[in-house]
Amino acid sequence: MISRIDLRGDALPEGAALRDLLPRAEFDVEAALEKVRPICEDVHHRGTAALIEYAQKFDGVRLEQVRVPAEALTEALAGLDPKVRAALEESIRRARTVHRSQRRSAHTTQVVPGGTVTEKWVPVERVGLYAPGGRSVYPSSVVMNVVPAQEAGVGSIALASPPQAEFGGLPHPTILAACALLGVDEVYAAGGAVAVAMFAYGTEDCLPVNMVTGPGNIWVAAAKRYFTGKIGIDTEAGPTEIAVLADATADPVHVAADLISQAEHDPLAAAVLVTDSEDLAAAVEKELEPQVAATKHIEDRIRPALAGRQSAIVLVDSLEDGLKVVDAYGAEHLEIQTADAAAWADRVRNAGAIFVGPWAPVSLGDYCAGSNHVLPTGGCACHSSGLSVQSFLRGIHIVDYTRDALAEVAHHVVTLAEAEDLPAHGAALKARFGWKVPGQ
Ligand code: HSO
Ligand code: ZN
Repeated sequence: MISRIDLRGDALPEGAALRDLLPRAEFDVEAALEKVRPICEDVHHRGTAALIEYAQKFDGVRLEQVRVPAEALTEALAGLDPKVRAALEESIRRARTVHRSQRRSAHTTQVVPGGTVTEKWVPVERVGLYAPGGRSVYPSSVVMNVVPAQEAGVGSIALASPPQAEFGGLPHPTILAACALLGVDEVYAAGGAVAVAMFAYGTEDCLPVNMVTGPGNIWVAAAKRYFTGKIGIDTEAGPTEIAVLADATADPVHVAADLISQAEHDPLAAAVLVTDSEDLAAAVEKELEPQVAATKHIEDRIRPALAGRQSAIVLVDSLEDGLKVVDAYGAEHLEIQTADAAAWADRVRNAGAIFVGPWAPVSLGDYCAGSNHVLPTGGCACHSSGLSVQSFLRGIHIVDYTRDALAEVAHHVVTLAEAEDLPAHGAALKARFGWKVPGQ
């Protein structure tokens, strides 16, 4: 059900050459961009009327209004299963604890006597969060987007999720209930690229936002790419990935269960086991079959995900080589199931989030670890982080110099300005010192 890639024997190639040997899903955002562009521009020009039309076309729903009425949120919360409510509340509590501790305060550096640079942190004013619908109705993703934005101090938070025919054109009730639990009352029934365009351009109902975050399908990723540079976005979310670095001490039952857990998201989801143990590889292969057979989304997601070219068991000569492989891959989620797991985790350079040892499965992080589950996919972990309080803050430098402090460095500024053939830059200093800067 899952293929093998055997990297044993020869020395491992380095960097990009190693990455090319590793499996990864095709996720052609550029191709989707062509289709998304006219939709975004239509929303730009026709606003709510376009949103209503697209709800009919894509979601099969006749929308009366795009903004979800306050009563619908209250009703959804009242109808929420108390067990689900308690679990969501625990998830929110833990996420708040972690994200609150990420807050930064302003920091002042004295560069010279009389010359300081302070970095202050200012939240983005207004954000639009996207929560998918359809196959992925994840109230947990509402938590993972809203909590860091709130803890960062974002003043205005709106959320969009696709209208659902079976719920009278409203987003899924558990999404609405999660919004109510989190105190988010500005919610829109809008899906995919249409929702991102609504947020980016604004409509009669929805003020434009400064930033859009949240997971979504390829259309959401394409719309985010379309608006890059115009508004802020988090990383484009591709299909979920789990990599497990494991040795002979790992429990194959756990490893198989964890690989399947993320394969459950999507036929394009990636599950990659990297191990130096032939025995473990064989035991996991054996475990997968009965565990897959015993679960739910077998044919539509798990089998194609595990059998797809994006998933594999990668055999290496040593855990040192295994570390090189997981670093080259840069998984969204990386589990370390080895002896001395914490020490190996400490050495990993590229991963969205790392799960250490036998008692920290990715599913814990998806819901209740306190960590964030909106993480970089597709190798973006090599340059980007998951969602955090920091994602919603801007660091602004405040430069404050006295006359003496400026006088001390003025000649260097003038020299550099002249070296760059920008004499007016230098003149800004000369004007302050009677057109002859000290030291020049
Ligand atoms: N593993 C997904 C998040 C999720 N899992 C939501 C369950 N619900 C991407 O990190
Ligand atoms: Zn998950």
